[in-house]
Amino acid sequence: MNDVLIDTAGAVRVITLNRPERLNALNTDLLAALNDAFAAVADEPAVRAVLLTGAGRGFCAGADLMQGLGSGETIDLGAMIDEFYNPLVRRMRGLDKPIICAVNGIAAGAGMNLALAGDIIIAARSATFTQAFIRIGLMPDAGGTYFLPRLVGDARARAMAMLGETMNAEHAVALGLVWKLFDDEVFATEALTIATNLAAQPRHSLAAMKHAFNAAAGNTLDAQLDLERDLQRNLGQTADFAEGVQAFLQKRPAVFKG
Ligand code: T3D
Repeated sequence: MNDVLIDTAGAVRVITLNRPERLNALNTDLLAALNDAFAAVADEPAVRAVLLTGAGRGFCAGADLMQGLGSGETIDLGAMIDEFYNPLVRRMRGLDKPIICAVNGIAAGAGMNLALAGDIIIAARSATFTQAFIRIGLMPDAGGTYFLPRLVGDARARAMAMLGETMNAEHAVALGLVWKLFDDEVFATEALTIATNLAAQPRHSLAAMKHAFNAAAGNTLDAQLDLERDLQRNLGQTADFAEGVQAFLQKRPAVFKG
């Protein structure tokens, strides 16, 4: 059985974590396949948006605690992070296409932080989130200490990491981690609808937004204003901008080709 399922629905690449019997816990095979999946998508112009979700009742239960980690011997987690987690987070953030993470169930530890590495998180009403690292004597990785304070503020990020509590999906929305919730029965359909809508948006706009939002975390206001100017200058030269304005003037829906 493939640890990661790859499907294409129109211009949407659907990537599904597929170890449902382990709540899609991240073993090395799955992590390698996930890295490959995101690397491949970068080179496929026909793919305009990515939908990442989980098979079964979980989104992702974090690192696979049965693979090596439970042997009782000390192991070099830094090497795992260098080989799999950090390249994956960099690939997701660096991808010039939007990634929507559809959290269909528990998102724990690195599984939660994987979702944070995407651009938009939606969740099924029954989904839960936990920075479970503390429970096994670790600390958040896969970008958790970077993303969380920026998303929810330093105080909440520290509490989430240090207490490792499980929060429900409503709480995650209230904290600003999740964009929208959907009832479980319609979740998969709604997720694909949003991804399809994203795939129809002007590709260069989305790529420029990702670039700008990524850069904002480390930029001064001055640097960010200059970056926005440069990116907008480029967007002003695109056919999609011309189409968007023409469509507005002609009172018709725009058709973006990118
Ligand atoms: O590699 C590195 O560099 C280290 C990095 C670590 C980053 C991390 O992600 S640390 C956090 C690791 N994750 C966890 O600590 C979560 C462990 N899992 C749980 O606490 C619970 O399973 C859940 C709260 C997620 C869900 O509970 P529940 O009751 O809904 O389900 P369950 O019965 O516990 O799990 C179902 C099955 O999935 C079960 O298998 P079984 O007994 O039916 O054969 C369980 O063992 C398995 N499973 C769940 N999580 C993991 C897992 N198997 C391997 N690894 C897991 N993380």
